[in-house]
Amino acid sequence: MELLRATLVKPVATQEAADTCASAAQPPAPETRQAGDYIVTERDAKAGQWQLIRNKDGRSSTGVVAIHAALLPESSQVLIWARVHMDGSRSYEPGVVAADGAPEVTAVFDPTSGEYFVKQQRLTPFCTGGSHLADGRVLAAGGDDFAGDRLSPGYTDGRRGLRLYQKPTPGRWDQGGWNTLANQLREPRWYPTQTLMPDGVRTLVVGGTRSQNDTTAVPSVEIYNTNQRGIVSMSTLAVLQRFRNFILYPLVYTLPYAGAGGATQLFMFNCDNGAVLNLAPDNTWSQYRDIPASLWPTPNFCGAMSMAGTATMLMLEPASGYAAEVVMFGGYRRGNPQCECDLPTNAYAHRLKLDKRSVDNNQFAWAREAMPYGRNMNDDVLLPNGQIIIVNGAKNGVIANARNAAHDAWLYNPKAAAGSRFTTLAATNINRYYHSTALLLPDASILVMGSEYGSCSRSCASRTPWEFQHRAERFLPPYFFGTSRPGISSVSAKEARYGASVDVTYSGTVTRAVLMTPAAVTHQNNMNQRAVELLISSNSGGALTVRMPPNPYITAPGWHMLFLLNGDGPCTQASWIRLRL
Ligand SMILES: [Cu+2]
Repeated sequence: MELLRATLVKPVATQEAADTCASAAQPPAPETRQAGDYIVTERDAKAGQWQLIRNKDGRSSTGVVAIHAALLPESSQVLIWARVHMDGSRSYEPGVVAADGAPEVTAVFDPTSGEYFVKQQRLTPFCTGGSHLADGRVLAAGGDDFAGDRLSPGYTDGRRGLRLYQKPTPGRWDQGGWNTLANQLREPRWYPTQTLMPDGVRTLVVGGTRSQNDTTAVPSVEIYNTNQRGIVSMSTLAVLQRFRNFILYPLVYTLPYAGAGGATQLFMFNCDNGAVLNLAPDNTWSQYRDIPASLWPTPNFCGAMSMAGTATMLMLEPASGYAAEVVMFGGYRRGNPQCECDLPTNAYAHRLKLDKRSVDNNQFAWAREAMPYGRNMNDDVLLPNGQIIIVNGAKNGVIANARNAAHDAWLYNPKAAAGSRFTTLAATNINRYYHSTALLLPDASILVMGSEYGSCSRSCASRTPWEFQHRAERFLPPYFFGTSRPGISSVSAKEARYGASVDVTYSGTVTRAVLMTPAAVTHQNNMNQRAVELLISSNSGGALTVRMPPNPYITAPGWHMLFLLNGDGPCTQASWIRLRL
């Protein structure tokens, strides 16, 4: 796809004109010029640009509300799913209701054409986990129990379900379908987190509660084994018990180095406290380090969890020995989310170093920095240049009782000096509160979808109205405008082993290379977001050789997007490459 090559246009306003009262009251519009699909203004190079994604009829719709979204490997298509139990007349787009009157709640959305392809699936999938298997299939474990009544005929209880989405061979993802397996998990799970392990075989299904109607916490982890095609173990964890009734999509990140005995080390966190745990090859668990709430610097406010802020591990880089560090943006005021439209939101970003030395020495210290304003129910998207875009969410309230939508995109540069890491970029005009999503596409733009609630009325006697958001947007970060982005011409391998060399030819200038995982995101938690910089061993004449990451603790086996960069500007289109053991 031919993207922008436009150079910046000069602003039309002269300084003299800007000094007059008339022009100050009504500033002249920036000069614009057409460049490919985009209207470029000088402002875009600083602030980026929002675009509504339209289909060939000019409509913007994902078909079903994208509460959950997973980028499908070797494509730009995304698998999305929502919930069954809503008023069908308002929540579903034309063509998304089956012959028996039951709404369909899953689809493949193609952001390049704006079209969606409805998929059938009858195991209620609201609030599953989501992650990719090493072969690229998407696994969604757990779900909800609104099944079999007037609004959901033909559906069965999905809380102990496993669902695998796969494409035909040969074939495309939009021609694929779900394989559903009921009653697989040993516990019913609503809001579990999923994570693929470095062995490429085990996927963790962590925490959750029993259902929307029974908020008893489920303080255990189950392990799905791809080779054995089922759940092979379940263990109760003390740290999850400590999270009590709020084990809703806990953060679970694999640390990029092995523990004693080849254990996988995992950071688990919820609201204001967490732990580092060891998972042995025989599926036994032990807690290695405690990260108590007493260390958390923002009392009465949670960081990342399902209804709160958003989090990610920063890009892992060879120059720092792949030192891990986690960042969380915003969050919510502790307590029960009753009707309090004006509850303040957490106005800080929190960072925690999780490099091997810090973890082994039991040295955990949160660094905190002010955000432009308080925000929750937001989504962060890690860019190929290691910086982060933050979109969606609200400035006040929580879940169904939120107001003052946060329309600004923010750019966060983790390497800038503290106090100058946030830049406010362009604003959308679409409210996206709870149940919205955002993810990185292979062209390095951001796909933004979803949201189910309107603005809270502050009249607690009447329910906040549903506002089902089917429109999809693309946010183009500033590097889309006025920068020279390289293009990948060829890659010597579609699959590569850890530590292997891969040859790439390209046009333009290239100074860096990175791998990015495909997103699997819901409820502010991208369970499959990971970025790794690659070592470049030679680079001249439009050809370079990169070394794949040295081991699977750094990033688990599976499909990755290979991006080349010119400084902070990523290539126009990533190449997909599958890492294998
Ligand atoms: Cu939810």
